[in-house]
Amino acid sequence: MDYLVFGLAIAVALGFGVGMYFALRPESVEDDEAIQGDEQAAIVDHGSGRSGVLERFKAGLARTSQALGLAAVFGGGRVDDALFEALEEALITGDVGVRTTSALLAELKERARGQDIQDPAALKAELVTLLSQRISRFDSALNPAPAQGPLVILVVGVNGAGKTTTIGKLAHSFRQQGRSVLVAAGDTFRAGAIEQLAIWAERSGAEIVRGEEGGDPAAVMFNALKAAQAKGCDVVLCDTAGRLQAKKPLMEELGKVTRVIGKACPGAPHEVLLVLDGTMGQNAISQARTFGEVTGVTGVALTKLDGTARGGVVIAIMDELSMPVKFIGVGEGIEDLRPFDGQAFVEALIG
Ligand SMILES: Nc1nc2c(ncn2[C@@H]2O[C@H](COP(=O)(O)OP(=O)(O)OP(=O)(O)O)[C@@H](O)[C@H]2O)c(=O)[nH]1
Ligand SMILES: [Mg+2]
Repeated sequence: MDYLVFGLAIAVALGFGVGMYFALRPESVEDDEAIQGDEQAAIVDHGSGRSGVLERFKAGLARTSQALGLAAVFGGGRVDDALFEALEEALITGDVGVRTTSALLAELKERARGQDIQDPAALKAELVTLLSQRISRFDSALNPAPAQGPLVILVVGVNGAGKTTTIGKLAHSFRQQGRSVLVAAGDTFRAGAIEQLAIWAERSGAEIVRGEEGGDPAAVMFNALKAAQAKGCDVVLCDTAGRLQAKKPLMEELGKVTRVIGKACPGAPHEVLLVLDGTMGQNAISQARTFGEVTGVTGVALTKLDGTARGGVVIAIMDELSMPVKFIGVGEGIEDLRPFDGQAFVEALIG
């Protein structure tokens, strides 16, 4: 496994003590006062090992999982047509996508018949297996770092999707692994965008290369990559301005940025991370399609899954667009980014 990915996995496994307390904040904020002594110790403990990963996925996906209502679907006494109908409805309203849902249902019915499954709990276990198989076809690990020079990650997406925040969280994660990080302030368009990234750089202990507001983003990227090469930085995270996928000139600008990065550092960007707002549901799918055509997206970070019931869209993105989801955002805090784990995701979703 690539060492960066391995590092990320270790970072997750260790849990970072107090950091995990913050990672579980979406839940803990509400009943803050109740979390004392042993209870707090238990939360921190959730950060370790495989069960920790699962617990944190469950916390982040609580709303989606609740909205899917699969506990009720599988709560009856037998496997019958009514169960399959309720399941189909739950998956479609849960943003899993029509195509994926129909394929899943067909497979599940066949298995139920073939294995004579009468028990809803057993059928639910089959669903977990089928879904896990569908999404584990993809490698959710970050692309490997080059033999020489920095790993360059270009971050793209529509306005407000969570690009800059995700860069801040990623920078923090890499720094925790002892990697040197440089962030490139390629959003020269929105007022305050450079300052926002500078704050994240300071919080995470990353360097920043910035240009003038209103300047050419491609020039900022070029300078950033040259600086990273001169300093021997391990990772460069490139922020870009949010853009609507329907605006052609802006999408073309992204193409130019990508080409300039490749000129400054042959082979780069090694990863084009498309940040999608999880609360957008099926809209995220059309964004993914267009950005994929222009920039050659290599992975998706799906944000804001803590505040939405539409987490099922992860499955649609992977299964219908064949794009690997590599990270999920489950809060606004610096620790609230999870390397995507298909098995844990499905278990957290289905319950
Ligand atoms: N709850 C929650 N909020 C998030 C998450 N990720 C980002 N946000 C919030 O979403 C808002 C927009 O985030 P930004 O990182 O500024 O988004 P952006 O894509 O850089 O936006 P532009 O630069 O304007 O295109 C901020 O208020 C973030 O705190 C997440 O995983 N969960
Ligand atoms: Mg931004």
